[in-house]
Amino acid sequence: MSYDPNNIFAKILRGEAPAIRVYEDAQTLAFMDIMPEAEGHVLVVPKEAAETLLDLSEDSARAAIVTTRRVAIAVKQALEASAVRVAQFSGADAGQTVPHCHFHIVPHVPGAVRSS
Ligand code: DGP
Repeated sequence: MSYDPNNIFAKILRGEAPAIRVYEDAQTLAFMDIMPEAEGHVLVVPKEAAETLLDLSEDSARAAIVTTRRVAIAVKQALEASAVRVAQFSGADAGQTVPHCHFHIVPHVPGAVRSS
């Protein structure tokens, strides 16, 4: 699978493009989604250069899901959300638009108006 090193998430990882970063460790980065489906929509990206979850090493996949869980817990608590949706799209036909593996964390806040 060819990986485009100039995709926007690769640029964010290298610090070449701006993002509101909320969590980082050796293997992962989490930042706010620029087109949020709801307030508090966060993206978690593994630092490994992989286009989809299917291209990712098992080690990075483990790190990404641990970060996703940690951030989802924090987002749910911060927004007093009743539930959290975690989504991952692998491939354009599945809805993936940015070709660097990522996980969506979208909190559900009772009574909040969805932006999309
Ligand atoms: P997907 O359809 O799963 O590939 O979702 C890509 C998400 O990335 C989408 O919710 C919008 C978000 N996004 C696209 N460009 C940028 C950007 O430059 N910065 C940030 N923070 N998010 C972006």
